[in-house]
Amino acid sequence: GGRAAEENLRARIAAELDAGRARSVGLTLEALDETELVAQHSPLMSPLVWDLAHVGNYEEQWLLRTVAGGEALRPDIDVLYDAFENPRAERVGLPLLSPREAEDYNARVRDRVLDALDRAAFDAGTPLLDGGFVYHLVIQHEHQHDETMLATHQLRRGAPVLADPPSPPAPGAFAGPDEVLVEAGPFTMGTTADPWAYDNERPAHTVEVPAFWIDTRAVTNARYLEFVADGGYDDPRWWSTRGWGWRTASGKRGPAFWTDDGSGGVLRRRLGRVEPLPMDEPVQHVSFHEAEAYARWSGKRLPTEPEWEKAARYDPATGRSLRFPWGSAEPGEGRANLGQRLLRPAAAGTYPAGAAPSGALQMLGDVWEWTSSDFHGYPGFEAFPYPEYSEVFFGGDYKVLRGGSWATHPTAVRATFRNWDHPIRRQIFSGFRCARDAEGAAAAGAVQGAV
Ligand code: AVJ
Ligand code: FE
Repeated sequence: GGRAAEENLRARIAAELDAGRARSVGLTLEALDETELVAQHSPLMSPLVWDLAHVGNYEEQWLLRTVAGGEALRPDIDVLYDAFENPRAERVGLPLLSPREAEDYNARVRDRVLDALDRAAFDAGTPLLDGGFVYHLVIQHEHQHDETMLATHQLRRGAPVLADPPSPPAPGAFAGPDEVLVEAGPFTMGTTADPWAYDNERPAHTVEVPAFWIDTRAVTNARYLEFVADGGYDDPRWWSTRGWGWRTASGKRGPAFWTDDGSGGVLRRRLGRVEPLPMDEPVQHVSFHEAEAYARWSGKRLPTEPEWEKAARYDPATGRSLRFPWGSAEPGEGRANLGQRLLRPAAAGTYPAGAAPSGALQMLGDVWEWTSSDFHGYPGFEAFPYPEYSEVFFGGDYKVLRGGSWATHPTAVRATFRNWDHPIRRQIFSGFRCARDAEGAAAAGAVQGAV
């Protein structure tokens, strides 16, 4: 009945809030000393102590002030932790809470939130509360910042501070095809009812997609190395005009964090560890421009966003779109590499139990996958609960990435989830897979509008 369902949801929310905080603390107070927490490790990133207090301040604003109607604890610090007021490169100069003050502030907010949660209702008549929406918003927000913190860890110089995780599962011999055909036809893109979905995933709408082929696996380091060795970075034929401009102005000659081993091999730096480049892992830390250039060199292209989502969740047997590639069961260890469990991508071709009905593997986890699509609102989009989450980025210089990475928490990704970044960015855990038109299909980009 309703009472029991409400109790279950309260318990789930409390547990998820707790897990998110443990993760944040593990990446900050438990990992690094004060000097490193307040330092700016890259102009692209905030000091870690900013992310830490920002998640507490977001929680105060949404769960204490807005939902519980509680008195504001620290309205004076809102301006410091407003992402729009303060560009990342400038946050180090603000009078931020110290790590200890942030810890104390976050704990005080959380105490009151848990107190109010005991009395919370998830009233279907109130969009903010319906199905637990605003709690899910806050839970996912913290996890998204935790992934951002991991990107800061990756950029930071120095010895490893995060404990060695278990090894990735052995991929086994992959016997499947390199590509799968997704037949032409309509499918349901986005979602209306999912209480975890952001405004930009809404509403569900029908999209007509011409037939296309998509790679079953992400492009590996081995394959990407072939592109590099073939002079891919010296040949403007493979690059868009903008991409070539970025390539030449930046001087980049390979993915971020790759280095020469001095005898013709490649090493990569990963969270402070320097190790031989694992050839069967998906390439990561490539920009959209690099992904696009590789795709053209290989005779293919990047998938559009509707193609990616159809390959990830459309089940032709039922005509329905699934929440996850494998169905509705929560992601488990056997299905996807998520939640910073491995601190790296697993080999391309792992997790057969996580395959989509299309046959594509690892559509969730491992690496974010660049698509060729610009970030925009779906037909019928309504900003909710605030335009600064998604809407202000629509029409900007952003490409959509899909599927989450090894650093993405399972609660913060699903087959409808949309991420976005500038096409030059490489600090995120980004890779890609390729696609191509099926024989007789309309050219790339000819995806029909919504019905
Ligand atoms: C969806 C990852 C692009 O980090 O800028 C965090 C998520 N929004 N706080 C970002 C977000 C507000 C967002 N991305
Ligand atoms: Fe934020």
